[in-house]
Amino acid sequence: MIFYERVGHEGRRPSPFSWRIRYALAHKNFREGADFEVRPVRFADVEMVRQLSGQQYTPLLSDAGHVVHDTWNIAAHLDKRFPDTHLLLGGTSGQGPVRMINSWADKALLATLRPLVLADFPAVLDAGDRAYFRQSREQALGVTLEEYCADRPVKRAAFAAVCAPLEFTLQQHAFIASDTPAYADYAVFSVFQMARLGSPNDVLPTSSVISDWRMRMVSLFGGLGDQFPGYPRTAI
Ligand SMILES: N[C@@H](CCC(=O)N[C@@H](CS)C(=O)NCC(=O)O)C(=O)O
Repeated sequence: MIFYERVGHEGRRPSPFSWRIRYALAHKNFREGADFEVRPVRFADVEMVRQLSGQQYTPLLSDAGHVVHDTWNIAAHLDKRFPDTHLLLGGTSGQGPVRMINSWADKALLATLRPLVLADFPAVLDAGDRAYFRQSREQALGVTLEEYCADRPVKRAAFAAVCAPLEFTLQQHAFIASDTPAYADYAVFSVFQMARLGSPNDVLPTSSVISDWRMRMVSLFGGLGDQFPGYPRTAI
């Protein structure tokens, strides 16, 4: 299998969607180098991604010559192709709730996280991608990244409110999926990875059930979540 993911400055991996699939591959016991190969893609490599998959978003998974795009489709593909190794999506009856959590991660959690991190984000991107990223995002948002991220206390409060059901869930069990993690955890964790790696400012209080879960998630699979460099300490 070939895993195409967007890679940032000096090998950084700030892309939330890539993290879902990195964890999904580890959950299935697939190892980089042995079971899958990683092909780095830059943000500005839009045409290359289009040629491979007919659309512009990463990650992509190429399996036996078949290219799958969209993280949900990739996770479903992995469960279908490898049904005997640790299901990600909980089988037929479990898929609906996991999909709901996946949608919440995208449309509520990520949506309220972006105004907390986007102005910091260009520093973790490859130098050649920064102008493209800023221009494409500012065009879509209609304001500068700095304007979009203004009024941080207000944005932090909105993010904390969206996190309330996650906090309640993690008071009941160690992972979202239950006592052991699965795709619901990977989808939600991927958003916190974007925050951890894409900004110098933590979006969580030092001690909380969510930050404890985040540490458990970082430590999984031999410390997978810390496998790449964090936010640059000095200005780039
Ligand atoms: N719904 C897609 C979203 C993927 C996505 O937004 N990927 C980002 C990287 S994290 C991307 O490729 N962005 C390129 C762009 O916006 O031009 C999925 O789940 O795979």
